[in-house]
Parts: sequence; structure tokens; C-alpha cells
Amino acid sequence: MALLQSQNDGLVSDAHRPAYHFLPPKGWMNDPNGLIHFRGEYHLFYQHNPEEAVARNIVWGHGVSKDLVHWKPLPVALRPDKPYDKDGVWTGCMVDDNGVPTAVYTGVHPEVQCIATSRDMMTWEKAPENPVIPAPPEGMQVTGFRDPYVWRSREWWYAVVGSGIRDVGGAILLYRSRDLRRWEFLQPALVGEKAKTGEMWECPNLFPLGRKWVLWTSPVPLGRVIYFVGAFRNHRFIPDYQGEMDLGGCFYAPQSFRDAKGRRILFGWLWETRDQAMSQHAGWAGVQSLPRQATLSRDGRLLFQPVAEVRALRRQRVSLKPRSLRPGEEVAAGDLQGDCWELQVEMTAGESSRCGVRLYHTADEGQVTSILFSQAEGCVVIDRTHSSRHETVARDVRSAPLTLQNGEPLRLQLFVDRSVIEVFVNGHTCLTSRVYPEGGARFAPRLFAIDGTARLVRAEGWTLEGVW
Ligand code: DQQ
Repeated sequence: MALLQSQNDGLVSDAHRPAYHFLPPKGWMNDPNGLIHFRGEYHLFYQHNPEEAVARNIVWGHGVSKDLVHWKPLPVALRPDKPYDKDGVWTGCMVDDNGVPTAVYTGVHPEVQCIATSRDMMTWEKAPENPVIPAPPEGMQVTGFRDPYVWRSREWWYAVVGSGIRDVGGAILLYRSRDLRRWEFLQPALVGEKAKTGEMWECPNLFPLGRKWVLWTSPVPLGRVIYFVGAFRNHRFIPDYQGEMDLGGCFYAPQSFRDAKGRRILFGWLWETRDQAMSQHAGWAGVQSLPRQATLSRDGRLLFQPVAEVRALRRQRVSLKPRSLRPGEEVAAGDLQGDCWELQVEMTAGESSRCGVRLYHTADEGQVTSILFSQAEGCVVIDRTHSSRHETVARDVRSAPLTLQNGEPLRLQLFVDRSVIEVFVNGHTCLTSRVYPEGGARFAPRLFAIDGTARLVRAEGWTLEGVW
């Protein structure tokens, strides 16, 4: 990673900067863009300001990897240098057009859809036909028109564009084309209700998964991601299940792709929850989630798990034998501690009202973050009201509904990467958060139960190796 180190020069040493999640050498990052598995390599493009940790002057940053875990930074791919994208090269996707990598993105002028092609994934040429979709459908009063997501089905390319119909709600506009250059508007594939699911649907993804279709979007102003599972028929999406992709409060604008192994893999932007001055001082802002694999459960909802490749980061292992957790007791997970680790815990709540894991700052136990299952309230919670002594970082409690059936244990898989805490719950619920304790971000986990005895079925953890 020599290239990375030299590009890192000038970054203030920052104990909150993640060490195994993807992030650029420096500067600002938001949405993942252009994800593709192409000729044996994974490419991740992203919304990026290489100059400073602020969301302006956005370009497409670029990284490449053979295993989704170790990344090499590559030069900026797209810059705002044409009349139709001079105010922004915003979010888009990447398709393989018969061997030609083709980016489909939003140019801001004010919002139009454009394409750029490459022979070598390094230099990019914007098409003379740009903008290929020069305006929203005629007569439609839209609240936005951006973030094209494209796939191929037999002789057609299809695109969904994120939008909204004024005073009605978020909308997904469906187009088709034979050549990625001339597009025909078909109809809205789905329209939401403004009061329930927001006024504008950013970053839609629409794809088949198993016997169903999945549609997800990041609605403005909700600031979180909703997904639908259903059918896609006659150019319409018919939902039969609606869910949440991550209720931790800082996961947004995910994008997915299908890799050569047939896996549906996604990354999502984890935004900062410290104030802008702290990020600017640090010289960076924004990190990508772990690569997550999405699959379909038997009852038609989405399951999420980190891709298997992440296991390659595991180093020292700890484990605990089954035991009871008495109320008020706290049990350390062996000597697992530090700033980069993974912990898997399986427990049954038993007589306890709440049980889970507390992450204590190793030098100052007054800074503690809790992840717990509340049997009484039927939810899983991440509580960062005491995570930091800094005045200018967010402190809140986030929760996701969780009902455990017939003795089904609580299964937590926790990833700590300095300021990132990514939590997978029972394979279907995610709570990702950011914490910025004073004095760095080193934690030791302890298991606990409140009001009654819970049972620890299994705990296994590993320190994880940083890649940056
Ligand atoms: N971010 C991009 C937009 C998208 C938004 C601009 C979502 O294309 O709608 O950076 O975070």
C-alpha cells in the first residue's frame, strides 16, 4: 500500500479512522458508485472530494480489489468537466456493455443522466450523446431526477431513476434502451406516499433475488434505507414486504451488484456523526460499510451477512463456554479488546428484561456503548448516550424491532473498527453506528443481563487485522 501511504500524507493522526473498512486516502466520501466485478476484480467507485472533508466539488473516486477486503486506490475516474455535468458527477452505476465498462451517472445541470466508457477502467470518455436522458418525463412535476441504476434483460437495458412526484411521494422512474444511448420512458415502477416514505427516492436499486424481486431506496428526508420484496411484472414493482436495511442511524445510499459467484453484494455509506469541524481537522469523512451479502429468507425478507472474505482478517481467537449470566454480572469475552475486532454472541434472554454486550473504553469506562436485546420491548438497541465525552458528537439510542420465536436465541455479530460499530442481528437486522470516544477508540466487550438470569450459549471473537 505504498501509494496509499504517500497519498495519506497530511492526514492528522486520528484514532477514530477505520482500519479495515473501505475509505479513500483522504478527503470526503459519500455514496458507493459503479460497483462491478469485472475481469476478476472488484471495482468500487464513490462520491468523493479529494481536497477536503466536505461535501463539495464531488468527483468519482475509485478503488480496486481482488477479494473485497484489500483495496488499492486508483486515480479519480470522473470529474465535472462538461456543460451537462459541470455542477456535479453524482451517483450512478456501472455495466459491462459487451466488454466495455460503462458508467451511467447523474450529471448536474440541473439533473440529467449521462454515460462514460473506458477501455482499461483507468481513463474515461464521456459519450458524445450525453446527456442520454436530458430531462424528466414531460409534464411530470418531479422533486428530483437522479441516481440511475441499470441492468440488462435479454435485448433491453433497463434503468430506474430516483425521483419523486410533487405532493405525492417518492417515485422510481423506469426506462429502457437497446444501446444505453437512446432511452424510452416506460412508467413509474413504484410511487410512494409522501407522509410515509418521503418526497424523493434517492439511489434506487432494483434486481431479482431468488424467486422474488427487490427494490430499495434512500428516501429524502428519512435519512435511512427502506427495501421492498415483491414481484416485477409489466414494468411495475408490486411489493409484498417492506423492511429496513439498517436502523443504526448512519447507513445510507447502498448500492449492490452481482459478482461472478452469483452473490448479491452491497456497500452502504456510513456517514460521520461528529461535527464538521472535527472531520475537517482530521482531514477525512465517510466510510463504506463492510461488503454485505443479501439473500432472501424463506418468508420473503432480506437477510444480510458480511461476505465470507472478511474472515481473512481474523487473528487471535477467544471463546467462552456456555454459562449463565446472572443479573448485575458482567462477563468479559476473554481478553478480547482493542480497536479492531469481531465478536459473535449467542444468548437466550431467559428471565432477564435486557441482555447484551457493553463496549467499555479500555482507558475510561465512563465511555461505554451498549448493544442489547430488550425482551420487554421486543427490540434490539444500540445506545451511545455515554459513548463519548466529546460535546460535539451525536449521542442517542437507536432500535430495531426484534421478536424471537420459541426459544430462538439472540445472535449478535459485532464488528468494531475504531469509530465504526457494525452490528448484524439474527442474520436479518443491521444496526450500524459511529462512536468517537475521547482518548481513541479502544474497547473491551462485556456480556450482561438485567433483572433476571440470561444464558450465554456461545461467544467467539477475533482481533482483526487492519488493511490500511
Ligand atoms: N448523493 C449523491 C446524489 C444522491 C445522494 C450526491 C445520496 O446523487 O442522490 O453526492 O446521498
